[in-house]
Amino acid sequence: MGRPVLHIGNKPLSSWSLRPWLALRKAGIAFDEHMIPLDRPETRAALEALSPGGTVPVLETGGEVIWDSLAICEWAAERAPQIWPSDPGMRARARAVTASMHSGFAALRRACPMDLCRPVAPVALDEATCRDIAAIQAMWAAVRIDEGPFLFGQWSIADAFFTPVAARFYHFAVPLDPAAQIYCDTLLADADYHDWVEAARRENLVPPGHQHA
Ligand SMILES: N[C@@H](CCC(=O)N[C@@H](CS)C(=O)NCC(=O)O)C(=O)O
Repeated sequence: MGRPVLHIGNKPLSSWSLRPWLALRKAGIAFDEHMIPLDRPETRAALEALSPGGTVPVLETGGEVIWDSLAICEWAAERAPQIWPSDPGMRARARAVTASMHSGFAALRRACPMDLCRPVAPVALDEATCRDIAAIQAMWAAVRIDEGPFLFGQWSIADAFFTPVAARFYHFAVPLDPAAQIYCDTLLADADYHDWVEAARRENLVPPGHQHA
C-alpha cells in the first residue's frame, strides 16, 4: 500500500487543511500532499471529483477517501492514540473543545479569515466576533491544565484545531488575556507549524483578495 495522500487547499488560506496536516505530522504518519488551488474556475470540479464532501482536506488511503478535517484527525488518532490525551476525562474535554471549534465561532471565521501572508494589523471587530474571541479564551481557561505547554499538557488534536485560531489572532493583532497569549505563542512557535508557514510563503498561486474561513 502506498503512502496516504492528503489533499489540501492553498497553505496561506486553508485553515481546515492545516489541522489534519499537523495531526498527521504529530502522529508520525508519513504522507504525501497534493494541493488543489482554491477559487479557480476548475476548483469545484476538482473537489467534487475527489470526494462526496466537495471540500479539502481529503485523505486518500488504502482505497478509502476521508473528507472532513476532524474525521482525518480521528483516522490518525486510531493509528497514534497519543494525539488525544490518555486520561478519559481529559480526552472527553479535548474532544469537546475540538468539536466546538469545528462547528462554531462563525463570526471570528468571517471577520478574521486565516491568511498567513497578511501583514499583522488590527481591524475593527464587531460584537459577535468579540463574543467569539471571549468565548474561546474562556473555554481555554476552563480546560487548560498546568503540566506542559499545550491545552492538555502534551500536544493533542485540540491544539491542531486552535493553531489556525492563534494565526488569526496574530495576524489581526487581537488583544488577548495573558494566559491565552502564552498558549497562542506556544502554538505559533511549533516547528511543524513553521514548516507549513514557510511553504505558505513560497506559494504564489493565490489570486489576490481571496479569503477562506
Ligand atoms: N467541515 C470541513 C470544511 C472544509 C472546508 O470548508 N474547506 C474549504 C477550504 S479551506 C473548501 O474546500 N471550500 C470549497 C471551495 O473553496 O470551493 C472540514 O472540516 O474539512
